Amino acid sequence: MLLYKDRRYVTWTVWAKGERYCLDCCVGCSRYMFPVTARLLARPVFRRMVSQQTVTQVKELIGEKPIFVASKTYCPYCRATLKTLFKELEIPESEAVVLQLDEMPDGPEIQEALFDINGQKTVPNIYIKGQHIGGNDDLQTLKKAGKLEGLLKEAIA
Ligand SMILES: N[C@@H](CCC(=O)N[C@@H](CS)C(=O)NCC(=O)O)C(=O)O
Repeated sequence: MLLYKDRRYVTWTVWAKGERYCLDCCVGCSRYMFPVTARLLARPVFRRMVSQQTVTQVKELIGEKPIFVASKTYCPYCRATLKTLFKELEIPESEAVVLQLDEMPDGPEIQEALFDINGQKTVPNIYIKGQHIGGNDDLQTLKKAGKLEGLLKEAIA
């Protein structure tokens, strides 16, 4: 087992049994927000790190179509997002890559890759034309501000 301190995120990386793990804290998001405080307060857990290959594949999926949504079938926020996009705003489903992570064998790894890419741990994890939007709250905020339709129109033009 080899331990070293990751200079970028003030976190610990561990190699064990040929796998790379990140000694993260149980609040998860601390990498970007409060690395030191969270580490003092939180119970450390091992988080499996994703391969660069998976990160690259996920980036390709994000860019494949105008809209990308990483979702889970049981998630009410995901359902709200998909309803807004495909029912209310009548975006053709063919314009989007929607991944139902809970139905995919590599879903957890894709979710970790998304966390590596944009720091978001939850689903839905939404992109429009390669731009990270965030979750359902962010999408609905854009909609309420009257900015979503324009963004989508531009994306699928
Ligand atoms: N405020 C977020 C809430 C999203 C959320 O809490 N999603 C849950 C699923 S319903 C989640 O991702 N939980 C962690 C997980 O499934 O890994 C949003 O509007 O998108």
